[in-house]
Amino acid sequence: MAVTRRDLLSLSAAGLVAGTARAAAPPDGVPARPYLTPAKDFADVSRGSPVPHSLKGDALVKAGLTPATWKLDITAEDKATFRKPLSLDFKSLLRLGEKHGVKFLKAMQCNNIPRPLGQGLWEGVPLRVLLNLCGEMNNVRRVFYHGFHNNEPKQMFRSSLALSQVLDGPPGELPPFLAYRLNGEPIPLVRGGPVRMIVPWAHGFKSIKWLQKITLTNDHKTNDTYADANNDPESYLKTAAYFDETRHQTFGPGPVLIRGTCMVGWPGLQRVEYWLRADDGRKAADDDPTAEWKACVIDPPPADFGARGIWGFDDAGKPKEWPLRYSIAHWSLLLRGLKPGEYEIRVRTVDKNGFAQPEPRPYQKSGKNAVQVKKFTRK
Ligand SMILES: Nc1nc2c(c(=O)[nH]1)N[C@H]1C(S)=C(S)[C@@H](COP(=O)(O)O)O[C@H]1N2
Ligand SMILES: [Mo]
Repeated sequence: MAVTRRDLLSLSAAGLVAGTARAAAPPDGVPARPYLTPAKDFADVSRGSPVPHSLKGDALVKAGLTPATWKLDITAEDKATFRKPLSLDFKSLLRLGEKHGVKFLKAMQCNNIPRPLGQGLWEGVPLRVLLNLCGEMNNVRRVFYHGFHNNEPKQMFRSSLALSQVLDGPPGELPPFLAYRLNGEPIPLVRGGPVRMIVPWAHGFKSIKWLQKITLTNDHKTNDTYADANNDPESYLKTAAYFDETRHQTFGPGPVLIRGTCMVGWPGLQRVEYWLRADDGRKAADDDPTAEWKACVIDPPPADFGARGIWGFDDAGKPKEWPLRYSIAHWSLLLRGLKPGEYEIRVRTVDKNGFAQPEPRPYQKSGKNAVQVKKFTRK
């Protein structure tokens, strides 16, 4: 991969040298990393045997997982009541979308995997629009929702939200929604189509695929499938940086290019920084007070987003903040003048509250945000 002199200048002009993280185009000759992940290329986290997306033909029709056979039922249990039970088909959902539709960039990340699974442009209808159709409610404290399963407990996957998380929210924030489009296309079966829940601020386990059933309940407990296994079932997406290539690499002469992705979680992203040290065989601590952290460069917004009514963008198609919360940002780092030898490098994010990764919540079962360490050889 050739990095030209012009590239070096553009990176230094963009703040690498000055030590501030500003947007800069990736260097020439370095392929730009796609901002959206094609639906089929997301890393897949799905329970069940067989997994719902392996069903075909009649089995798919019987499962109600084609647009023509899909149906959503909203019912109540326990002491919860509401006036009008709702059964909605796919066409009616799309019709609601014409009036109430939202568009949202979200990176899917599993609570237990230290990198985003993929990033999509999701379109759908806020769940609160559907609940408004249900009439007066009483004794409803939580909303549970389920994906398709073969009546096999092993395959069951459910999640839940407090009723207020569905109905309320600060202005300008997006509520949980039922998505029916991904990257401008119908959501394919493999990504949880025809309809999938999207919870903007949450890890993947709240974004139930193959959604078919919503239950309003008086139960106040967060009995999500992911409440098992010591996970924090109310975790918010964390801001954290990840290397594109975590394994050891050997670089020849010339500038060393290191790239990665960061997840911009609820606390937003202020900057991405790295700490490079000679690998002398001694172990270093991630929070070594003598470490010298320096800025990486964050890629600019994709040029072709336009004014498409996407959350976080103004009418002229400009993002209101960059990088955007709940999506990914790509970062790059060009290291020049390295002497031949063994090196060790760490990256971390600093969020908009000023917390450096993994603070303030280093509990790894609420999202994997440990500081990554990479080793490399410069020949
Ligand atoms: N119905 C159903 N929905 C599900 C799951 C599942 O197993 N079944 N897995 C969840 C988990 S744990 C994650 S991390 C995301 C992964 O989304 P993806 O497969 O689209 O990348 O889907 C969530 N939705
Ligand atoms: Mo997950």
